[in-house]
Amino acid sequence: MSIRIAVIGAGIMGADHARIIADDLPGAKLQLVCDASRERAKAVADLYDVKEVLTDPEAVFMRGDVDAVVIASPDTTHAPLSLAAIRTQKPVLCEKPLSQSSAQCLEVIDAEIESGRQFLQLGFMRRFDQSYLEMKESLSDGSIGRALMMHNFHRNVETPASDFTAAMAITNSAPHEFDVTRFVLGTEYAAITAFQARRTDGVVAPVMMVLETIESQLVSIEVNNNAAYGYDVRAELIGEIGSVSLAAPIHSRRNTSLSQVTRYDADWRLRYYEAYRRQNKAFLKFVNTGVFPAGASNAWDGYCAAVIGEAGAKSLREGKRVEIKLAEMPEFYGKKKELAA
Ligand code: ISE
Repeated sequence: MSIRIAVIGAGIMGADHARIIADDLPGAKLQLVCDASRERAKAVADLYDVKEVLTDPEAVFMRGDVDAVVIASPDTTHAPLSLAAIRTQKPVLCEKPLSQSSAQCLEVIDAEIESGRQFLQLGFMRRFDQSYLEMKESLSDGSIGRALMMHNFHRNVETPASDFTAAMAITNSAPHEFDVTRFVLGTEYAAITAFQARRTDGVVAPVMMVLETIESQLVSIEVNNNAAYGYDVRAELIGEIGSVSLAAPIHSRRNTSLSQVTRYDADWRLRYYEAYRRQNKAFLKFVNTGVFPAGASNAWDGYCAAVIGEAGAKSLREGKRVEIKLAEMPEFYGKKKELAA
């Protein structure tokens, strides 16, 4: 029988998860769509002939005909709904970030440990992206030597909402880089310093962060939420004897008027199309087997991203370098070395 999955949140990511589940995930069934706005939930449900929509997310977890849940509602709902999932023992794929508060992430971690098994897979989908996986492989196979530095660029066309702030560049956008750089480098951070350029037109200006790992590697992260020209994510990992850059998929080159043009996507969904599919496939396997997918991010990774985000926001506010101090990783989430595996 198919695994019956409910999607909570019918915005840009909820709609995308609904599409993947309904059209691209053999063995899964889109059971219902839930959104605070019934119309929005219905608009997504109708696309896939799903009859039922709900407006109360807590009610989703009480349903006997829902086997697993995808949480894609606004950031502040992620932790409370993850707690509901753990309480009702429903496996959940929760969009990033788990929370912008590390204290709230610890509540989720405590609840999960208390429950005795993992229920939560976190949606840091870049861990399933082929280009980051190959970058990670260049370290594990020794081809570029020991990692020294990693440069990251994260550019959006424009901020998703008018109340998006510079701090959110760090707590909403940069968590992707906080997580994927930990994943690629297989280490943790010791400190962060954040800077912001000045814009005169009132929109959120680019934020630049320099992070130091506990092994004295340096990581730069530029987040430019109003880059205007396209969705553009780049990274280069520099080792002692070589370097690796991400290469985003290019599907065509247009030659015209003495020039050659390739296109940018408007947002992340196409760039990470395959990564989202692999991630959701891994989640389905997790639901079926109860075995947490190798390489996927968990509640602990969500906590680490939140601690780094808090330190980054503090650094930007106070104009100084801020140390990053993580709690001891509970054994429940595996041995530390597995991060690099
Ligand atoms: C958004 O929430 C995402 O997760 C996107 O990947 C990122 O590019 C964007 O900046 C975030 O707001």
